[in-house]
Amino acid sequence: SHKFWETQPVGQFKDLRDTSLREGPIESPTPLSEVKQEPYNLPNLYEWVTCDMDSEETCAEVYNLLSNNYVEDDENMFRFNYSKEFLRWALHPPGYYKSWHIGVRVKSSKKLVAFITGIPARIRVRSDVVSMAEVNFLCVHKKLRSKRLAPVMIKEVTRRVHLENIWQAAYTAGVVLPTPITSCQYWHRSLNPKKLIDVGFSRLGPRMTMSRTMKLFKLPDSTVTPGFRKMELRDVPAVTRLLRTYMMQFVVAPDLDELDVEHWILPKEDVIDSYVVESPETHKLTDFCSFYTLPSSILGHPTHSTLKAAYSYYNVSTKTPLLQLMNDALIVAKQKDFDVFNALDVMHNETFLKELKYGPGDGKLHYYLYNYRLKHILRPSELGLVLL
Ligand code: NHW
Ligand code: EN5
Repeated sequence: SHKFWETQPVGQFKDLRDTSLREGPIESPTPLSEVKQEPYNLPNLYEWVTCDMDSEETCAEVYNLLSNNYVEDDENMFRFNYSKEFLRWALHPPGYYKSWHIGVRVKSSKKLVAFITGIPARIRVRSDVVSMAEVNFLCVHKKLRSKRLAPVMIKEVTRRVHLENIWQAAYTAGVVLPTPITSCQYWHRSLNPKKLIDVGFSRLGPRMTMSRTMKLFKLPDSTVTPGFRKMELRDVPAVTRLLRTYMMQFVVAPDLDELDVEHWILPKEDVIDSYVVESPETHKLTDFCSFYTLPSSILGHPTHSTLKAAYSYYNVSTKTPLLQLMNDALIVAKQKDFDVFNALDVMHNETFLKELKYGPGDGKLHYYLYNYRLKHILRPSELGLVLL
């Protein structure tokens, strides 16, 4: 059972078949004066800290905690290795709250041993645009696991979100908790199959040689779509319009304005790449695609230490076929020396995954809402949200 999650305002497994439950908030907001004013109690050796990610020193401590203790695959061969620049970007969107970047230190040594973050986001659920927190980077040092520290961290971030008069949250996890709004599949497109096989990320298929495999995954040297170019600041208004129109079709999606698009979509070296298609005739933007950079450490390999992975982010096609747009994304990712291009089966991604030679991974990603109930679980293709 889920001794902690059973106490929280989230969809419960026992309610999944109950059709009388209404869609929307599970609990009403309480007056801010009734929100607990003091932090939750930690075991006596530890203390809460607010992490200033603008501080080079703090950012490096967070980076070190995560690079040694964050998410691994089920066979502990790879561990996410978010860069410092990525973490700064991920945690400093428009309107962010420093108080939502929460660390736990050992009182005596000041060593950082746990972390959790929230960032503000407007998320639309059907026609309801809700102010939420997106919660991410929950991490407890390997030596402090299974001591029920995670529930305290989750309650503390919840309290600090409530203090800003925000009562809902969105989060993802590789594990099943009460209860997913949808469960997505990771897909992987080999760009550097030789290295992927060498490090155990993928395997030589049956009746395949290395040279046949390398030929199978070969890509053209340059993109094929006329007018395909890197996104620039001047593209923000048009990209925002494309994205807002496109997102309307999904049941759950972020409600992004121009400031959000400038932050989340504009290219940032080694963090986020975005490309637009500018019509050579009209100079109007018709399509765009984007992916973020999230390397993984390769654990215990004699020669290779990092896997360079690109993750499909938001893509919109109105004119260029999505298949061709995403093939151009693979081509630029290959040029930039990524080893693998990853994508979830969200939005319209199913329409290109198989055809562009992605294969299903061994990982799933479950999406959750806190204090918001949906009547039915969604298909991944009904989800328009990608969390980092
Ligand atoms: S998912 C990545 C999470 N991080 C990792 O997997 C890193 C490696 N693992 C660890 O650091 C993206 C630890 O194993 C963690 C758990 C810290 C995961 N989400 O302390 P205990 C995110 O960051 C529950 C939620 O003994 P531990 C999203 C578990 O079910 N709950 O475990 C984060 C159990 O509760 P139960 C999780 O292994 C979203 C309890 O924790 C969880 O030492 C957070 C056990 O705690 C997970 N990923 O530490 C929720 N993993 O009821 C935000 C385990 O089953 C909610 N648990 O007994 C919204 C808040 C804001 C609301 C605002 C209105
Ligand atoms: C995110 N904000 O399991 C929250 N990754 O498939 C964190 N597998 O990389 C939630 N096990 O299948 C994280 N290769 C949940 C994901 C945690 C990390 C994870 C999976 C996703 C992954 C790889 C490596 C497996 C290594 C052994 C995988 C197969 C690739 C192959 C390429 C060729 C075509 C077929 C597939």
